[in-house]
Amino acid sequence: MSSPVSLCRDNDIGVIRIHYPPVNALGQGVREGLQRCLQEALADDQIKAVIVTGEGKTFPAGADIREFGKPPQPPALPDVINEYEASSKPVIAAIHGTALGGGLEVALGCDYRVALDSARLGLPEVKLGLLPGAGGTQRLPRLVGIEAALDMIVGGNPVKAAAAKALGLVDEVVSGDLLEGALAFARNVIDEKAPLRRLCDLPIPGDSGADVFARFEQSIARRQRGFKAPFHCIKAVQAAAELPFEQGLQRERELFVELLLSPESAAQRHVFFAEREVAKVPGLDKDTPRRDINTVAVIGAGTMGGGIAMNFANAGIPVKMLEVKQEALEKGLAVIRRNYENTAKKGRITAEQVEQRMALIQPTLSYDELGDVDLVIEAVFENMDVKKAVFSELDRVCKPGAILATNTSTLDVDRIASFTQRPQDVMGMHFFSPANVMKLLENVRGEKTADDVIATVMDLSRRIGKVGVLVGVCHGFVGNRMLHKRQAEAIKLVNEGASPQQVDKVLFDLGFPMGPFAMSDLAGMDVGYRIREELRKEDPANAPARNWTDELVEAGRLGQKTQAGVFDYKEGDRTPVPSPDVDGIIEQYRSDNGITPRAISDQEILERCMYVMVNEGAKILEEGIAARPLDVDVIWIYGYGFPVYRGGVMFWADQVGVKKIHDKISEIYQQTGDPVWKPSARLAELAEQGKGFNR
Ligand code: 3H9
Repeated sequence: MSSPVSLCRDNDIGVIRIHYPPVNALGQGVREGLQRCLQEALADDQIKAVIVTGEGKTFPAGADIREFGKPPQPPALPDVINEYEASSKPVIAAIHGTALGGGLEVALGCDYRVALDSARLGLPEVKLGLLPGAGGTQRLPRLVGIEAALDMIVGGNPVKAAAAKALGLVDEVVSGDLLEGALAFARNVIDEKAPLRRLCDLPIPGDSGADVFARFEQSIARRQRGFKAPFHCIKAVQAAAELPFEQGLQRERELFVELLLSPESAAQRHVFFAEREVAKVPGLDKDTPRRDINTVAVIGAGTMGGGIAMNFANAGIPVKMLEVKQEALEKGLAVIRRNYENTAKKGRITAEQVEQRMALIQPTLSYDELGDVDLVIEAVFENMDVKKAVFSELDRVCKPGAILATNTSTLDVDRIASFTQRPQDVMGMHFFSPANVMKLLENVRGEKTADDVIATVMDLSRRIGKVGVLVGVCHGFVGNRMLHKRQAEAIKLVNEGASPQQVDKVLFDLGFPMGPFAMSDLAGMDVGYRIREELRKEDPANAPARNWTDELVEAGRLGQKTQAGVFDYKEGDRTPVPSPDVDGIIEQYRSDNGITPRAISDQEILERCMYVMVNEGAKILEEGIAARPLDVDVIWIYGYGFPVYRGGVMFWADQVGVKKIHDKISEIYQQTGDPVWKPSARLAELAEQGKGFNR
């Protein structure tokens, strides 16, 4: 097999090219090739300087993540980079695309860096639960100083070429032909006999003060709660500041290996691949033709409709926003404008962009104006009669081939599709609130949805910056179906003796941004109440029994919006405060129902709240509502703030042990007879085979 790395000569300059699509990751073959080509260049007397560059769309975007967890194959990347740094001839990295992770570390092993103006450079290892483990934590501070290095390594976000130049990370930015620019740079180095510039020999510039690391750690402590890698990154940079280069490298290696073997990194790497895998729908031909989506309409200018419209305006796609009343339309537009202006105040967009985006949102009161749009997303009240009215109208006015989507979070998409003469064009696009912020999009395939509609909507999800996951039709789809089971269990735990704050703390400590009760206060307690009431009307036999949260809603405690829900809230403060009134309502509920409260352990709360979700997730897989465990994981990560360092509900289950979970679920089922605890057949099968969901 031919090597992915080659050396050629341009007069007296050797050019090492890496060709390993899609992202020139530094797999074993690339490392071996880089080593061999450098040796050849050094042995060639005619070569006076060496350029290393990537073919295709990018300079290497990092180590080959697929190799992690497998036995290491020599040569090791740090050794290859050390050889580049030790080169007796000047080496210049010519960077385009994304020089990330190990890729940037290769560039840091070179004497000089020339970048195309569109290039981005970064050390994103922290996002995989790792740290730059090929010298990046030791070399970068020597080039850009401690604080900038901490920002790049702990934050993990790439910088653009111009910013990299300002930091001193890049020596020259070129526009046009990168190789030409790099050859001219190399020529200059040769002609001027510029000295080698080995970063290992440089002192760290600037003085950030002795407490810089403690300060930095403090500044990220809240945001990075539960993550291990950011704190290890700080330790590694501190080693650069305090130890000689060689010892610093050794310390970096120890910290890197510790992270590589950690469950947190395994989970984060799982999420990296899962996020990409969800776009590939099993059974859907990747060459399925797509429909053109150039204009969109959203029905409803409420919180959800407005948020959805913003996604399209942000992506430069014109969007019509329909309401039945002028007043509602104006109110919706005002909210959108306020959101954009707040973003502009934070410096994330310019005042000009605010106007550009507002101009893309065209308000309308008439369905007749929707005749030319390619996609409509309905975001009206969650009631089947209302949906019927909307979809009948859409069927009447929309052009043939337009995609008709519903943002329903619980209603039957097939029934909604049946209100039209074109069920093949109907599917669900379930956005999560706030719709302009949350990354998840549950795309719901109806029984009759056409393949090209699915393919188009999955592609569109990415185009508007969402992670789209395809799911099937059932009550609550994947995310809310599992959430409702957890919520019911959390309520039962309180019935039996736990306090809402105890339940919330256990799940917060697991890594959720908030517990189930703080979450329902945020979403509005009336949302769940309305769903339960609807179920009680439609399907009384299977509807949930009344509980103390119904009483809270009826007492006007709707959550944060009324400054009182399960918890109390001070004005302008989202911190939940335990409420004596709620304690009273709970006590009354227990005594009315003859319940003697008992002490409930944190362990029991954890098991019941999490295992009930695992069991439901397994049933969802069994029924084919989600295609793969990773789809469920991505939904929980991006829709509900499940801690990334735990990899998603199903990945977490694997780490706990499927057999252990199955046995506990069986035990609870035997004790309670509650059908929610009936072990899923999939779970039982995996437990018996000693397997996990993902492995
Ligand atoms: C590291 O470097 C450690 C070192 O410090 C120390 C070592 C000792 N490896 O995202 P896309 C695949 S850690 C293997 O859809 P885009 C990806 O799975 C690494 N595969 O494209 C996908 O495959 P498929 C630090 C990789 O244009 C395909 O490439 N580096 C890798 O939207 C296309 O990816 C990073 O963390 C990889 N490193 O975005 C960078 N990267 O087609 C991670 C990608 O089968 N990568 N693939 O689904 C990225 O951020 C984005 O992929 C990138 C391109 C911005 C490069």
